[in-house]
Amino acid sequence: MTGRWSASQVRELLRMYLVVGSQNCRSHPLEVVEEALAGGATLVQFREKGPGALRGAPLKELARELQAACRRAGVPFIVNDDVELALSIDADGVHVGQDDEDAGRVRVRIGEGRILGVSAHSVEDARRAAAGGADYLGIGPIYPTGSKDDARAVQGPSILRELRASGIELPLVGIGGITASRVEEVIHAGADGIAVISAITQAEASGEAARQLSRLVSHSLAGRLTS
Ligand code: TZP
Ligand code: ICP
Ligand code: MG
Repeated sequence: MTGRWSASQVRELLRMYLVVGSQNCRSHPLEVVEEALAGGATLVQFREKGPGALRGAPLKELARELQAACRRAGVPFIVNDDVELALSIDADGVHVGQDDEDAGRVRVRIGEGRILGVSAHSVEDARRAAAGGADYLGIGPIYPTGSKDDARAVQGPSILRELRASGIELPLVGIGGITASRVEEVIHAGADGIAVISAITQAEASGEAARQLSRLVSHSLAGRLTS
């Protein structure tokens, strides 16, 4: 046994994936994360990036606070990009982009038991990430996003269909500009779930937003099975 998460476990975790950093939040990030967890978030990624992002001791302190909330809820906690931080707090996984450290090398550093997520923008990226040991792929931006300064070109939901049609079987999560009205389209295109920043972190009520999104994901997944 490698201790590695099974693909079906990972698919479940991707249903309602919150990506969050202090720079995205209108209230304290711990409050946002706790509300999202109460609303049914299935996975949380700590992505502290961009103007005003924390560094050093405060970064690690916030990571530990959010991780503790996730542990209380029984939800795995993923760190974006920063393998050292992830290992130092014993996070459940790491998410890396195409401009970050190579997936295969990250896999070696984090071991088999932690979840490895990789951003992919093409079939070629997806195949390389799969070969490097990725547990899931983050696909996007599906729609225009205001939450990532260096986002690639918008790809539309068709990228998900293209990846599925080319035989990519890894769990896939759509990301970028996803709102309640777009959930069904993303799931029907082939995603196992949605990853959002602003739809939850900028919502008037983060818990309600998460609850609504997760209901829509469940409904869309059920519709996909019977359609
Ligand atoms: N990667 C691709 S789009 C994106 C990231 C981190 C930002 C998603 O944020 P939002 O607010 O859900 O569009
Ligand atoms: N996908 C996911 C899940 N997280 C990210 N930070 C990203 C793509 C860029
Ligand atoms: Mg990155």
